[in-house]
Amino acid sequence: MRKLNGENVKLAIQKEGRLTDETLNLLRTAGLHFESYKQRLFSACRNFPLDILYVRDDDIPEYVAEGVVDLGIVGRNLVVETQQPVDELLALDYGHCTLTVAVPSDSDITDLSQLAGHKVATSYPVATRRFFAERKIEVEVITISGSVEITPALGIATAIADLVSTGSSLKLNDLVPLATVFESQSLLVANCKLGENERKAAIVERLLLRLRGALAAREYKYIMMNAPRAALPRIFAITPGLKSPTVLPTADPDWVAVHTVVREDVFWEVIEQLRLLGTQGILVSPIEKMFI
Ligand code: PRT
Ligand code: ZN
Repeated sequence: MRKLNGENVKLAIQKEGRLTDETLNLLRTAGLHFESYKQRLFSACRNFPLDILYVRDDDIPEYVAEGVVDLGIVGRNLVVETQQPVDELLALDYGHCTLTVAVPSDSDITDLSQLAGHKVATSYPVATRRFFAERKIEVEVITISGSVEITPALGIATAIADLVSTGSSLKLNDLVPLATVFESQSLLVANCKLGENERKAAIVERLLLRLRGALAAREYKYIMMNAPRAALPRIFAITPGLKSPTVLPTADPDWVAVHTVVREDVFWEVIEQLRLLGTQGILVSPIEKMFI
């Protein structure tokens, strides 16, 4: 195993949990080569001056703020809750969830203000207190470290404030959402003084370019198709591409080949419209890296 190198930029990521697989995937898509075994404590990248440390997600904001590591990948929820001063460099578009206030479905409470004087159980007491204080609703916040969703059924609290992603845990526990405290996704965060170390700051800039390239590639698909030349203006309107689509002649003067990129989130709508315009032989490929 390679040793930690004081010269390298240090990145803390979650050792084992919801964010781990997607984080490792993203780092690999960004072209970083490293080993990652189950018993891992840290990995040194073979082709980039970066050491990866595997830690509990709760510790990441503090490690970054204190300069134990230079960078961290962690949910925004923990940055908000721990109130550690860190710089948010890049939103990574996974680990999406919301801190949601919820009540039992058979409860009479339909409005936040009705929670005044009641107990709210949460693992996010700082954010939850602030949320109710900002709305001038006096609640008693009870801090629970896990299984927050069962506290109303146990009579411990009237409402909860818990992270929700699919919503199945709320359903399973007969709870309905009342309000959103904050939205979260995973973030790349940095120590606030990183910029003072020019060498490390330059490495982080290189890392950011790679990560942005990997993220943009996930957002787009590359598509190629044969199209009636007459339909080109309308095809351009549907798929503007990055600058503009590439149009190549075919053996038939009435037909052209069009190459362009389409955003993943509107992909199916675009394909349906292209078919209505008479395009044929639509080929779709994933993009490995993309630099806009
Ligand atoms: O061991 P370690 O401390 O590192 O991990 P952990 O167990 O504290 O965290 P982990 O792995 O559960 O979550 C890591 C991060 O994933 C969180 O900090 C969030 O940023 C993000 N994330 C995204 C979530 C969820 N979605 C999520 N749904 N974290 C937790 N949940 C829980 C939630 O608390 C509730 O119990 O999942 C349940 C609800 O899920 P749904 O899908 O039923 O709505
Ligand atoms: Zn945790």
